[in-house]
Amino acid sequence: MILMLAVLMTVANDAPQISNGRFEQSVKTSGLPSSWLFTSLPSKHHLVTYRTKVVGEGDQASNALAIHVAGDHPDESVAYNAHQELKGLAVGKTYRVSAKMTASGLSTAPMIVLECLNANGDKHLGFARSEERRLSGDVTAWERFETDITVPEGTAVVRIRIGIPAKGNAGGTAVIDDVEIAEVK
Ligand SMILES: [Ca+2]
Repeated sequence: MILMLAVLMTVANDAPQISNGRFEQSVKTSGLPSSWLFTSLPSKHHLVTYRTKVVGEGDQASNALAIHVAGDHPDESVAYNAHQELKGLAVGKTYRVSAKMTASGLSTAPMIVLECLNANGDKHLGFARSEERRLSGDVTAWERFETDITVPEGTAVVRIRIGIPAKGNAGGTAVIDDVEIAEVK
């Protein structure tokens, strides 16, 4: 029995995990999805809005993450994203991270960025991002996007960032759900 438990725990520890990747849990005080952190410019928080958005109806109803860039956003290069540290990834293994999205009023689609950092957190050892995609119109039905990364030697932290650039996206909204990770064998 003890042996079985040990084996099960090993399996659980090895599985790559995204915490609250489906955005179903929210922080009571803010209403924002829990387990994620959100970027904004210091003292210019009004230029971006993150919120939990209910998508679908009835049995299909689900919480998703909405990112809205203010309509009066200056035409600057700022990346707005939700981020967290991923758990259970192993050096030398390759992982695919994907999510689904809809977009309204955006000229570029949401992107996933993966960063591999050393133990001090001051050196990027690896980097991957999903394809930069120009949008000619709104995306009203869910579309999946993804990127792969092989975790390099020396990596202590793998961080996921998911979001949109401000440039060209003023007034637009991205809705993101079902962030998933799986090992690519
Ligand atoms: Ca969801």
